[in-house]
Amino acid sequence: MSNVVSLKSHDEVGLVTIDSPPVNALSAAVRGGILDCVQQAIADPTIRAIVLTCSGRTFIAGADITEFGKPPKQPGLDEVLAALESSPKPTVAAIHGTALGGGLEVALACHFRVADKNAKLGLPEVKLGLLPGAGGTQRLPRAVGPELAVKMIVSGNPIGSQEALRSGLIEEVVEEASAGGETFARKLLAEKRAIRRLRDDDTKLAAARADRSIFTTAVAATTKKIRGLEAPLAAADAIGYAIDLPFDEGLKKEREIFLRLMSSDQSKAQRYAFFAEREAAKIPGVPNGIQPRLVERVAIIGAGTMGGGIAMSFVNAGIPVTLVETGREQLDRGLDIMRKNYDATAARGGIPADAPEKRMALINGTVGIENIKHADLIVEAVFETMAIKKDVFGQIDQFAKPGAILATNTSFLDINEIAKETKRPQDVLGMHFFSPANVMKLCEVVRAADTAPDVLQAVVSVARKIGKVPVVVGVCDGFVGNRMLMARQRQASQLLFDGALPQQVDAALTKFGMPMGPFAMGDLAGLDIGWRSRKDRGIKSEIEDALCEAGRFGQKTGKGFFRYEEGSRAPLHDPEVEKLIDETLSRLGRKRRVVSDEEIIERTTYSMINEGARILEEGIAARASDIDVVWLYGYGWPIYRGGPMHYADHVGLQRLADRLSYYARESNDASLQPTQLLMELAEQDGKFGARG
Ligand code: 3H9
Repeated sequence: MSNVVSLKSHDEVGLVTIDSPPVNALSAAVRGGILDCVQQAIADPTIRAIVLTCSGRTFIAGADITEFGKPPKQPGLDEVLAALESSPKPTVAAIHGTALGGGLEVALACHFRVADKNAKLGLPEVKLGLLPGAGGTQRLPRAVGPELAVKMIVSGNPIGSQEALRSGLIEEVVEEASAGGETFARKLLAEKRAIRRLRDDDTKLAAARADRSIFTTAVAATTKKIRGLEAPLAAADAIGYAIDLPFDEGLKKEREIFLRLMSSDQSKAQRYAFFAEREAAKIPGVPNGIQPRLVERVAIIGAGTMGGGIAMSFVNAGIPVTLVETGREQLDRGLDIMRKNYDATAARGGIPADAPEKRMALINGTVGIENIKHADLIVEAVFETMAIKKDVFGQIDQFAKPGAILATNTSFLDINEIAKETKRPQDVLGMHFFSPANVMKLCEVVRAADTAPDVLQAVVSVARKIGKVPVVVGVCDGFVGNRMLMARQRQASQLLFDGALPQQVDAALTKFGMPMGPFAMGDLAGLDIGWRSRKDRGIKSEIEDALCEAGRFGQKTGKGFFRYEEGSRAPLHDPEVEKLIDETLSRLGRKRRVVSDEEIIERTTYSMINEGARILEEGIAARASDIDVVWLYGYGWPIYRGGPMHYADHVGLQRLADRLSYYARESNDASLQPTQLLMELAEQDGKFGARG
């Protein structure tokens, strides 16, 4: 008898319960357990219907990803599905939590499905660079029709119980999964309802068989933004086979594609990223079982772009926020922007029509820092200047209740220095959100010298609760993300001196998979900020200075490294810029040479990886995978390349060290010298990822 799956007989209904925490994934033990229990239930003459259900927080969340890439263990999932589907007694999947991937495929092999009202059902395999490999691409279109199947499988996004009911994916929404499943099973028996096997039911495929454009239009709409990902297109192909081929042939095709994707570099990188994200939530040096401080009420200081976005993130998760400003006007402006943002999202159908009202009601906009006194967590999001931040922290120290967590949203500044303004440095840390803060998932949680473990733990937990991906980093100029970005920026600027043009550099990096090139990014942020700061510090960056002197500050002036048409954010090539670069170079006595795209990619990405290695040497990041998570969620590094450090491991560290040494020599740039750590790992044929 299995210790993770049990069979109980209740008055003619056999209840098969999976109990394999944390998420009831389909490990070999779970597969074996289900198979045994289902076979026993079929053999038991007192049982007339079988209900498959789960204990704990969720229905089966998919295949066990930790088994991927290892030798397969018996029984295979296909055998389990065949047992459920071919059962002569009706089988019912009773779903709560998340029925995902192989979990939903198990449910689709059952004859009927019910779910509680909070359940989510989906096939997210594309997010791991895969496609559903246990019949999902063949059974889901038969359950809900090809259009919704494309939407769910190609995007990987789940649907809720109500949509599942409307689309025919489930038969009923029940109060509680297990009991509801049992009641439903009894009803089936009473009504003598015929068993429905999706494999034999092509009704919902008929329309797309008659007019294939139903399918191709849905695919075109869902694959618009896939930027270099292989799996979504492969998944769409597999759904196409459901339309074109008999069930068993389609299943065979699906299996072939699944196995091909499983061994692809993209899927390996995406699976790596899945675990890297979860690993990042485990804080090194914080003892197991430490009780995080409770965070129920939050105050945010500053209703500007960052403060407003941060407030929205908390409110979106149902956490009330006191939003503090220095004056009524600034506060009203901030609240107005948030309101408009919510209204626009509701108008697009992104949130329910009544959500803007409900969410705004959770924000208590107020003037005066004394209003922070009830907050468990205070996030300062004022102007990025040390003197101002220090002043604000001095005031926070006066009004915050004892034990409150005091966070600064600085992106560069020394948090240890900020903490000194308080008499409680153990309560101070950084929460570096990325703009727009209500959208971007990354939150660099910056651990200062004295930050207490329960403070760190609390902030990591609350960040996850509001849908962010927290990564704990140490204090240094720019922390992990911006520090590496600066290293990349330095090379991008240098490439212009060597002969590349902004559009070439940006095109090479977007082709590599970045959402935006460094120069378009500069235009978005505004070139004048750096220009003014360089002037203050007596530093020059000739090409950028020349652009700014010509009034080209970026998007805000309609021209920077690129030109922008009225109302558009699309960067357009501008011959004026080429002229300005040529003039600057000839003034400096430099000649342009041909720069290859390969050099652009190597110099920009290898320089930031080298900085990443330095960050590891200094202990600013605990793991290479933490750096990858920062770049995946803060800067749009292409997930199918796993993050910069994973990419480095893939390229090979010896090659990286050799190329960096070469560029350091050629361009006489000491910052490109491979770091000690990189050299050592390269010598041992090691990998960043293997450092734990
Ligand atoms: C698939 O099904 C292929 C099939 O089509 C074909 C097969 C032939 N396996 O995320 P959390 C672990 S592909 C192993 O922090 P949450 C996770 O690592 C799969 N482990 O919780 C973590 O461990 P730890 C398709 C898994 O509440 C712990 O569970 N399915 C798996 O924020 C808690 O996870 C998916 O892609 C797994 N499948 O979110 C679903 N899932 O504590 C992937 C989780 O040691 N999973 N773990 O760090 C998820 O999306 C989320 O985990 C879920 C819960 C929403 C379920």
